[in-house]
Amino acid sequence: MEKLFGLDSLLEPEEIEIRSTVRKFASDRIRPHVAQWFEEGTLPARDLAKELGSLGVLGMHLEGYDCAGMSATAYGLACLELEAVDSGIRSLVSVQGSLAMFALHRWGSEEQKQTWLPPMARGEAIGCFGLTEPDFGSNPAGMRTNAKRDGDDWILNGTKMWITNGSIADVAVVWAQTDEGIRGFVVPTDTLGFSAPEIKKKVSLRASVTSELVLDGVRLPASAMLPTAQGLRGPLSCLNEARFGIVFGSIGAARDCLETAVEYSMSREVFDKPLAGYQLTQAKIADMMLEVGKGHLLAYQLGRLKDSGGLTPEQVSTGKLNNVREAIDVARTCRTILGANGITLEYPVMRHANNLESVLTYEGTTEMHQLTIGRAMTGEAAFR
Ligand code: TGC
Ligand code: FAD
Repeated sequence: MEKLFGLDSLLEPEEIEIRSTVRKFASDRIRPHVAQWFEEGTLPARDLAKELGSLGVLGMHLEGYDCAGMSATAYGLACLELEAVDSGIRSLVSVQGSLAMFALHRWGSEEQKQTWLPPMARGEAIGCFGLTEPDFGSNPAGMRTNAKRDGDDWILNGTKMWITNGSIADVAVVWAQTDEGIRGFVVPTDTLGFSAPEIKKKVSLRASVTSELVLDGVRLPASAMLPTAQGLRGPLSCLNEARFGIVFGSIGAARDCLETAVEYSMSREVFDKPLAGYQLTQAKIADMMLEVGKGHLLAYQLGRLKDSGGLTPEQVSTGKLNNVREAIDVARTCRTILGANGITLEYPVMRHANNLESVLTYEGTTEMHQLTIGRAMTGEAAFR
């Protein structure tokens, strides 16, 4: 990759150092175990969160409150290295840092920030982000979860669905309809009426906790509301952050598949010579290399735009749509190179491919990003 694209020339020495540190952690601490976690459908999330906190990657692009205050590009590179091992690990970090912590950092009161951000940065407290509902995924504006005033308190009722980290979270950022439109609430998960049953039988993102959130008359003080977030802009601003991490992360999964397939093709003999020696194999490898390289370039460019403060939601959609779609294509092509071996957990390829099915759907489906780009290009909103 470096030979063909010279990508490192686009990074600062400090960014390369951060990337190496995260890559080493991911290789030493996660890679040896992740296939087993995936097979068993488990994740030692509490221990991992503390280790990821010590590594400094939780909310690493946020300033203050014990967060590392790194560049957006550095954060992207960390996501890339974590997802090169498994999308579920990047998801743990995305939901903690880009969704739950970002929501508090951007929209929270000083008291909410002081209470939650330092322990979340250290991985001692885990957060989740409840936007999606059983009947409202792509169209969160239709959500039914509601918060009603009772004196100074709020009473929350409703159900959220497909919530990463839900059943292990200490705090949930929950979005709900109110008389003043959609507002965000900071819900300690030990509040009476809150429960988070885990969703089982997934065949994707198995090394990740996914849950329903049930809010049954959850009573919260007035101070639980995020004071400055009003309307859908609140949650959608958080999605921009997480989608940015996925622009980088998905290309990490693709890189891992490609490296695995190239190595495999050099050792696997078919018709009396290595698979790598056939033109059809080389065409696959060359085409995939182009997409993985271009995906890096796009990610780095969006990183620079974000670091200079000029990244738009449409640009984030461009990166998320392209890089996840290409990553899943690369994973599937790599699987063909591995033949039958490709369908096992002995190799990471099919695990990545299965994970990327979720990544293609969450944080805005392919179609939502196509419609966002279509709107930017034509001025016509075709969502409804
Ligand atoms: P629309 O009328 O376009 O906008 C409503 C208000 O929001 C503002 N806005 C944004 N603000 C910040 N960032 C964005 N990306 C924004 N997009 C829109 C907009 O300016 C407006 O503000 P205001 O002040 O004028 O009211 O809203 P719409 O109802 O037409 O919806 C647009 C659409 C479809 C693009 C949006 O609903 C959408 O993105 N849908 C997809 C939902 C989604 O992605 N859900 C993800 C849930 S979280 C998750 O999946 C976590 S996965 C785990 C992991 O990350 O690892
Ligand atoms: P739907 O909205 O029902 O869409 C179904 C299909 O219809 C899609 O292909 C979609 O693109 C298409 N479609 C919808 N509208 C249109 C249209 N107007 N035109 C054309 N096609 C359309 N959510 C959270 O809030 N927090 C989380 O932490 C979280 N974690 C997740 C983890 C996992 C593993 C998964 C799988 C999902 C997670 N989600 C989370 C939910 C995720 O954001 C939603 O699944 C996603 O937004 C899509 O919603 P949906 O599944 O309801 O699909």
